[in-house]
Amino acid sequence: MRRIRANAIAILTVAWILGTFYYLWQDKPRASPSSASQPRAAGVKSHLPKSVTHPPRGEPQGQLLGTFDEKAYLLGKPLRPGDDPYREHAFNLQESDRLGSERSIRDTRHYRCASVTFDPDLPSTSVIITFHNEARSTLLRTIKSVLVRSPAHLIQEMILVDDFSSDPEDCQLLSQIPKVHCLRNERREGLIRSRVRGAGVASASILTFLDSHCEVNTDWLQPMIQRVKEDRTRVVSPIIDVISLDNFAYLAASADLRGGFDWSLHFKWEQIPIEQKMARNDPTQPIRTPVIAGGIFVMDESWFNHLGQYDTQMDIWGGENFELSFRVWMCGGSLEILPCSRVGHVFRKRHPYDFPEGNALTYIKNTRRAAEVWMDEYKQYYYAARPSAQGKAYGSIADRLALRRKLNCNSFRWYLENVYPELRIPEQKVTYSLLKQGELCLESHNSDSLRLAECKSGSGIPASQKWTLMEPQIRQQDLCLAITAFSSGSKVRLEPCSPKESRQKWKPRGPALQHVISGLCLDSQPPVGPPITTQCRPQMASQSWEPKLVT
Ligand code: UD2
Ligand code: MN
Repeated sequence: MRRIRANAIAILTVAWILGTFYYLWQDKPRASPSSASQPRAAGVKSHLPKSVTHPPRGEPQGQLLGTFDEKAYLLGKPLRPGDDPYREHAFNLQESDRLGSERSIRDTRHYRCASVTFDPDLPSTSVIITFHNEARSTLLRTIKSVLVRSPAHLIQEMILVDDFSSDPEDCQLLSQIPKVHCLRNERREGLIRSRVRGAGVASASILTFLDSHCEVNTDWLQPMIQRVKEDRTRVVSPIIDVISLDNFAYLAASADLRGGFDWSLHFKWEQIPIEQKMARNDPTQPIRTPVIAGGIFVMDESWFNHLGQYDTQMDIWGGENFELSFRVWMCGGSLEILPCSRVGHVFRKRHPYDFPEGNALTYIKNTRRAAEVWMDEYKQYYYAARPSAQGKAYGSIADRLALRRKLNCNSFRWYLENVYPELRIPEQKVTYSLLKQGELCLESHNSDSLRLAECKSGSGIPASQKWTLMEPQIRQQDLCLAITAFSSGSKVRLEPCSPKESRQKWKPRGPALQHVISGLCLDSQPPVGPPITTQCRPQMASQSWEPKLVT
């Protein structure tokens, strides 16, 4: 009896050990997360299943492409012998052409993604691709990968917006492919207005944006549509894999990255914060991201329109991803990267196309618009990081400010605290000034009132004469100079600073200090104070305030 029991225990022990080994072997990939310092294309191949994706069987080629003659299309624009294969597209055109219209790529998802299920009744999407002088082979591969690797019923249509490419046939010929429509701009608009145009004709309730040199991977679409179907305020993007610009190898990107930026509004991939990484025990779960890269995302059409589409005064390229990201977060939505959705993209080192206004000026105009509309008082850090932006033209932002008011959006401070607390706020170099009028200085008195008094100097300068000029605020510690009424002759006083308070907003006007909304200027009302606001006459001595830096 004892022997039987001992045998049973031994058998159970062996079974348990074998089971544990089997489990560890099965789940081994999870135990080896990437520690790659390289931001992109990290070598996280360990978790990849060996399978590659093939076009689904039973979908005859002819049916997929209709009357479209892909060979003739590709051969219509061959790279001429001796031509630099990088010149026109900033990637190796020879390699791209060699691959043709379609190829198998490795399924780069975490192996657990294969068992995630989706609603059977997902809504269909309109895929929008804008391009300017894209290579035919990359463009066709983008389109064909969508047709081959998406459930057919989820693709309502593909809308190509040809942004005034040199050869109209690049786009026109593709409209022979079933579901593919081609719109051509009559002049160069840039990707932002082109996307808005494409979205304007889309008939599906969900929009999917793609760059024109992508290859979508296995089951890329369902996870994104699922998330948006569940909650229309989510704006979702895939993990963007890397297609080598040299040899067109398809490389898995790290699954531990999200979108971030620095104060110059330069986009970067960054590691998910460590606490979030530790808390992630399911690698198929979405990753919250402060910003998206911009080119590849899925968004509910009604939410896109409700939120004000894009800022269509942004030109050509750049900055629109910040504007959209700030707007989505601050106005009630969220941004996520879905690790079970993978799309490859050819990342380039330079722009292969021209910018009519120049690359730098265009980027400044676009990011300046984003900063001015969305970043509140934090825009000062943008200007500090990008001093050349100051004084550059950026057009009127009145419409976008009105949109922000209408949508009743949160402040940028809210965004920093709730969405991107990891963004370090630069240490404020506080500089103090006296505000001089002849020999007299503006001074606070009895905590909230003001007067003119003899200027002190050296170490004898009292805090009551030290001002911090942080446009639009004129501060003394946490108190701000504010008008008490919008009419001429009203008193000016100090009150607790509040970034949204329009009574506290001032700007320099020559030597005078002008209240932004009322247009009135700070006036010392000689010979006896206290200061008031009067109609601006900056040449008047009583409105002239000379800032003098003090330590
Ligand atoms: C990234 C985004 C891109 C966009 C950009 C910032 C990804 C993968 N890509 O730059 O979508 O958000 O950041 O603005 O996240 N295009 C036009 N008209 C133009 C210029 C470009 O239609 O005047 C097209 C272009 O052919 C391409 C797309 O816009 O399909 C994006 O341009 P890109 O590929 O040069 O930008 P990329 O990937 O460097
Ligand atoms: Mn691109």
